[in-house]
Amino acid sequence: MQAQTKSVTLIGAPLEEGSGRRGAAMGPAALRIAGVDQTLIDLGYEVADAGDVQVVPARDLPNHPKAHNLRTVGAFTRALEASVYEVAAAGRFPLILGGDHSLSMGSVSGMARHAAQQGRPLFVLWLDAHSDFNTPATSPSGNIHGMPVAFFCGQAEFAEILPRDRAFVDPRNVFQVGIRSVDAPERELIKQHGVNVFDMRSIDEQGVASIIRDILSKVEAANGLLHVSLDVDFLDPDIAPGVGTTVPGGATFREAHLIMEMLCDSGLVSSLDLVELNPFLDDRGKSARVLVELTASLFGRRIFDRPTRAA
Ligand code: HAR
Ligand code: MN
Ligand code: MN
Ligand code: MN
Repeated sequence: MQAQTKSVTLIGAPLEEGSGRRGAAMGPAALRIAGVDQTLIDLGYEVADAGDVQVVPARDLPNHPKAHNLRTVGAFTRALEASVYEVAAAGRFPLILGGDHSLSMGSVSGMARHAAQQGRPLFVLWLDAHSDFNTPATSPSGNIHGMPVAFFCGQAEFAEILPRDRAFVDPRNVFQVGIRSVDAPERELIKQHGVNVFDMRSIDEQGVASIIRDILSKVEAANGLLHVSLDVDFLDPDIAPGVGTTVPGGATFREAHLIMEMLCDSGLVSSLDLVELNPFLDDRGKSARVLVELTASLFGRRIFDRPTRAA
């Protein structure tokens, strides 16, 4: 991220209670073992590791029948909202090591507060097989990792997790790429709220370069901040099997790298989630390593410099 800060803070979020199975809580440890910190240091960044967020379940929240483990997910949401906001407000780049995707309720909300304070809009690039726009009313599973986008867009208030007058993300500033698993009522919500969806068919027809170029030009035109949320299942299960919700037909290694390189060149990325890595399901660290490789590309690793594009 050349135009952005050279100081990165790693925030571990050992959260698995938002998913339907165990294992994602080991994600931060696996990403550290795969060398995420040293990779960034080698690229010239100053890296601080804030360690893992630790919480106790929030007892003021209800046990919600259609939002499993709400007290734990809610406690992580509060802690991450605060720490991501503080890191960004201090001029540093928050890199969240997940943890299941419900952690984005906190990370994106923290970035939304930071962006609002800067008087700039927050855009979200959601790289995922899933839209994660369910609400407790529409979710087929009750697993909160299928709901974070609806939450940070203000469309899924489970209970008073964060103040209702907090900064929300405009759903029209959410760009989802790689989508190939959407529930029927979720699809209606996405259409109703104007979320921008580029499903696998769009990738096949247009290619990732044209999709990402268009998204970046919108962020730039609006002087926005861009939060990137990378779910392991965005990738094809052949290259990244370490995730609880694999869906066939995902992005290739090359497509994912190109996206990261283009994001890097833009200088627009403000923050990143690496989510849904389940080391218990992984194949000898393969998926953790792919995530670290992609992170390296996002932060500037390249084979050769490219001629800069004319403005
Ligand atoms: N849509 C399904 C549900 O809500 C599955 C959601 C799975 N989500 C993730 N993250 N794994 O993208 O239960
Ligand atoms: Mn249940
Ligand atoms: Mn997801
Ligand atoms: Mn997913």
